[in-house]
Amino acid sequence: MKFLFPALLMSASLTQAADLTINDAMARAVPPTAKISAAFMTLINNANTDLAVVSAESSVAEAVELHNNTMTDGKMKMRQVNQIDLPAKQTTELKPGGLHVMLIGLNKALVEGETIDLTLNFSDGSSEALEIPIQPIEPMMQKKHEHKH
Ligand SMILES: [Cu+2]
Repeated sequence: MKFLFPALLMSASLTQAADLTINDAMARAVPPTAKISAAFMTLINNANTDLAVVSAESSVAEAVELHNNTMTDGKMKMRQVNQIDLPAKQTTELKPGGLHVMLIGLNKALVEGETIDLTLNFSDGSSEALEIPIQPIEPMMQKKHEHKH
């Protein structure tokens, strides 16, 4: 059984697969000398079944890896993970200091205001080709202040 998803969320989504919503996808702007960057996004698995990102690719990077940051002995360490789990009916955030898509071996500068292509491959065999904006992103982004008034 499937639930209809509110139109509200669709307006903000970059891409709309049947059961997956991807919001706020962005890649970190880096200077021309940089060989690595990272991409972040929010993935909402609307389905009743678990899904996972199993790999990713982009034309701007030699290799694209799935990474996580974990605290080990009080130090933030980055390590590659086999997949990024997207549990059923849950939101999974890729953000600085946590899960991210690592772009390795950049073949061009990632300039703010431009976009890059990023394809995500999922555990069910499907994939999503995204065009994501390049933005300045702090290493450990503070939560944006939300004005309630
Ligand atoms: Cu990384």
